[in-house]
Amino acid sequence: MRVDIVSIFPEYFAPLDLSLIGKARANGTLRLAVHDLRTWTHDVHRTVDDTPYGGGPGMVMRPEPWGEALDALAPGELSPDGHTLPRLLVPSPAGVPFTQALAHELAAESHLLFACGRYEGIDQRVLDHAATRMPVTEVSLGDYVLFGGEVAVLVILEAVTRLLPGVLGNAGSLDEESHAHGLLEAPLYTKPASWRGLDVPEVLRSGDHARIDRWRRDESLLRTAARRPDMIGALAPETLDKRDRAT
Ligand code: 6GU
Repeated sequence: MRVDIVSIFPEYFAPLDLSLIGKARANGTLRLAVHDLRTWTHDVHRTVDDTPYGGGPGMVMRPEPWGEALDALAPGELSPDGHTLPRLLVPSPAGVPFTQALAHELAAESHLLFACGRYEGIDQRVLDHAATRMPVTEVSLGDYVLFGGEVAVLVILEAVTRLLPGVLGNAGSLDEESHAHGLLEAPLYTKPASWRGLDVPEVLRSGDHARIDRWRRDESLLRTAARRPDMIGALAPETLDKRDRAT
């Protein structure tokens, strides 16, 4: 997968050299480039923002540098090497919620382009113009406000990269995780069996895999009901087994 990121703070993306994302970059699974938006300014001050039309607090990112950046990174015509237009993602608290389902959708794309806004946001015409030639999605991490899109891109890229083929050694960990089945994951334990007077639940040491599966499912249901009643409400009734209904 190819990923381009445009930001006025390229230094924010230094952690993408580390750990499993760094490894995915090193082995070519992830072809990532970070670009400084100011590359596409032409005045001595390298201005990227201005006051909002209609008044109001803060500053808005001017459209010209963004227009040139998107022209450079998403050229309009299909090139002979068969490259496709990217999907443009714009982190914003006004976007659609970022979910595991959206992470799966993005992991299936061949090219993502992230536009990181700062200040109050980017002039709407940048998104409207881009939408005439590529898919554009404004994405929100949740119901709170960040200074800008950079940290959101780190989060989104981490969720997407771990879904790329070959990135996780054990593909089973994708299937068992929280959100894979619409429930939160059950508690996890490792050695020692007893620690500071706290014992690992006996069932997990029983070797009885049917009992272990049942225990994990019950813990998942209890945890989800306590922490995320919205997810219980969204469960498809046909995914519940007889024992779920009884408890
Ligand atoms: Cl994606 N961006 C910003 N600036 N704030 C946010 C967000 C994104 N998601 C939640 N708050």
